[in-house]
Parts: sequence; structure tokens; C-alpha cells
Amino acid sequence: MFRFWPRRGPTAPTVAADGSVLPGSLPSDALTRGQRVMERCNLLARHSEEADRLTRPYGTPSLRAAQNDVAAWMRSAGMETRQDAIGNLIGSYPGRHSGPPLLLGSHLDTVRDAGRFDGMLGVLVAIAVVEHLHQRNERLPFPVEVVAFADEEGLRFHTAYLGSRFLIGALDSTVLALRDEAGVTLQEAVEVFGGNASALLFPDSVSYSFAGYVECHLEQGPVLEHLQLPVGVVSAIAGQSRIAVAFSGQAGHAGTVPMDLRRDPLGAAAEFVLAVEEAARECEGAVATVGQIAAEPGASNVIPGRVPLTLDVRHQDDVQRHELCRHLETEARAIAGRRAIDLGWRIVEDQPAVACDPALTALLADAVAATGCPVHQLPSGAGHDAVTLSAIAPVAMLFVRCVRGISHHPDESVSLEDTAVAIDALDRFMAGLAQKQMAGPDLQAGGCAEDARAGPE
Ligand code: HGY
Ligand code: MN
Ligand code: MN
Repeated sequence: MFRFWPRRGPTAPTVAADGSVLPGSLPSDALTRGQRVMERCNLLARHSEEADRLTRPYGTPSLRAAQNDVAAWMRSAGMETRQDAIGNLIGSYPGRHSGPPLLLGSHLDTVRDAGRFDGMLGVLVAIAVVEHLHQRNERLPFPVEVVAFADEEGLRFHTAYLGSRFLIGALDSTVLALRDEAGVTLQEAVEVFGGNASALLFPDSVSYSFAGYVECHLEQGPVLEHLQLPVGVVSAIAGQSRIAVAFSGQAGHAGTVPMDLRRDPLGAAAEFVLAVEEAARECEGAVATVGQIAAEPGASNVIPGRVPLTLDVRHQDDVQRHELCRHLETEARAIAGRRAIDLGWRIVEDQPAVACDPALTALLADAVAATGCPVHQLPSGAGHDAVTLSAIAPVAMLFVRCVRGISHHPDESVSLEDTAVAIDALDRFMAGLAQKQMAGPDLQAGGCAEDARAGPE
């Protein structure tokens, strides 16, 4: 039984019984371009700091190698490329008129043991859209830039969005002093990576203005697959807290210290991890994760002396997220108190929940509808650079169905056909935006932040 979606134009994406889109019902060029995006995601997956899995942190040789590939693809798509002071890679495609560009893109860094589409899909779909303009020698009324952020995940320095935070001039000296597991500061890492650390703190000299930001990203969850939809439009992005927690007790000999004389921090940490799970389950709409934990010094015959762990708390409502974080800190202190253990609690990051821009999102929804697919709006539980950029410009996001909702995992996957639908939708979005610019108030007046920053560096 096939379901046909009403579509303005010759055909509509046809959905098979399992929800997949039939290739024959898509614009052939979108399929070809989608195929190239998939191939390029596979090529980029070779660039990793680890031989047997994909791990590409900020400032590493593997990120440099991935940037070199992407820069070449940007140039073959008719863009000029540059890197900014923190190492974000930016491709520029001039418009018929000058002015703040529309920014497309995503990130090239990954988590540990990552999937090959988180970030890379958005960068490569953006390049495919510009390449299509270039091949038709088409110029839009506004410049377009594609950004490949150098650090969104925060794997190396445990604080997300370094690339986009730099772009909006939101880095401060405490961030530059952050150290990775080898003790290297972000400032040092920027210099080693060929950036310009001295330029990072002076927004006026590094500032950059753009008219809006639109990011294509795999959903990283199961909703679109459940609804049998190839793409979805993001309504809002959850706020997130990243907290460094450490339980400290007394290390000792595993064989000689009686149980009642121990101050074992691992027991406290274990109790706390269960408390995190219980509290998040009881808070509607919240998710909380202990993603990293270590028993130091880390030997089977040594009672741990210190147990550092990371806590990631998210919610679409910032008030509830902060309330949950306060509750978890109280819990941690109570557990540590009962066990005569010391507690370290440091908020490393607090990113607010943001709503996507209504005007830009409406245009994106129209573009999805024009592909013939139903429009479904959904919130993002994952964080994205759009959170940061929303501080100075309107943002919108297009989600692509994620196979079995798996992400931050090597099994992460999207289909060629869904990627083709996303490319078709983004093509239509750009055409719609160009028409809006020519017909009515331009993007600047249509809800975009004033030019808060000088032009690109
Ligand atoms: O953690 C996140 O939500 C994103 O993948 N950086
Ligand atoms: Mn991610
Ligand atoms: Mn991502």
C-alpha cells in the first residue's frame, strides 16, 4: 500500500509500506547529489585519531585532514574558503548584492566512537545546495556562506560549541584556560592548530555578521522514523547543563583496609548515578546522563581515592532544568555527607533552550511542503550550534530521519533517499528566501538581529 503525498510539481516522494521513500519518486538530480553527500560522509569517516573507530576532536590532525577535504569540495562548488581564528572553515558564495550572508553548515568534529553523519551531513548538504547554484551559475540576492565548525561536541575540552561561540564573540579567558586530558590549554591548542589565540577574546576584531543560520542535521532520535517521515522542521532546541562532579575519599590497599574504616568515593558515586537516573525519570521532559566516570588511581587492588564524573542534564524548559540540577547537587551533597566523602561540583556549561526563528522556520516548512512531504515540527533534545548563533541572528533547522534513532554511535545512519529529500527541501528554501528578499522586506528586517557585528574578518 503506497501513500502519496500531495505535491506541487511533477511528482511526490512516494513512501513504501515501511516508511522509506522510493528513489524513483524523487528529483533525479537530488538523488545524485544525495549519493555524493553519502560518499563524502564515508570519505570523511577515514579521518580519525583512533584506528578502529571515529574520534575527531578539536585541533587534531584528523580534523585538519577532514577540513582539507571539505575545503576542496567547497572550492569545487564555487566558494572561496578561509579559516577563522579558532579554526572554523568557512566557504563563501557571493550573491548579487553584498551584505550579511545567509549561513548554512554544521560541524566536523565528533564525539568518541562516533557516527559518520552527526555534523558532516549538514556541512555536505549545505555544500551540495551551493554547488547546485554554482553549476547553474545562479546568484541569489544575498551572499551565502557555509561554515564547518571546528568544535561543536566539546569532546576535548568538555565544553560545547567552541566554534560557534567564537563566531559570535562569546569566548572568555576562562574558556581559553580550559585544559584537555593531556593538560593542554585551549589557547595552546588553537595556536598548534594554526589559529590565532590572541584574536579570540576581542569580538570586535573577530566579529562576523550573518543574516540567519540554517542547519541540516540528522535527528539523532526516533521520532521521524516512528512517523515514517524523511525530514522534519525543528521548533526548539533543549537547554543543557554540563557539570563536572568529583567524589573524593581515601585511597588505600584493597587487602588491608577493613570495610568499616574505608572512605571509598566509588560507593558514593554509584549511589549518585542511581539518584540521577531516578530524578530524571521523575521529571517529565528531562534527560540526565553520566557519560564519563573514572576510579582514580585505577588499579584492581587499590581502593579509589577520587571518582570524577560528568553530568549532562537537558530539558526544553530552563526553569525545570535548573531545578533538577539544584536537586541533584543537594542529593550529591547528602550522599557525600552520609559517607564522609568530599564533593566537587563545577558547572562547566549552561546553555539555554532556544526557539527557532518563526519566520525562517515557516519558510523552511513551506520548502518541506513543496517537496510533497508532510510538515512535522519537533523539538531537538540534542544541542546544536544554532543554540549559540540564535543569540545574534534568526536560526532554523531541518532534521533528517535517523535510522533506529541511533546517534553518537558507529551505527548512526541516514538513507540516501531521505538525504535527497533534505537537499530538495533546502534548494526550495533558498529559492523561497530569494523570492522573499526580492518581493518583500528583506531578511534583515524580517526578524534578523541587527548587524551586531562588523563584517567578516
Ligand atoms: O551533545 C549534543 O547534544 C550534541 O551532539 N553536541
Ligand atoms: Mn553530536
Ligand atoms: Mn551534531
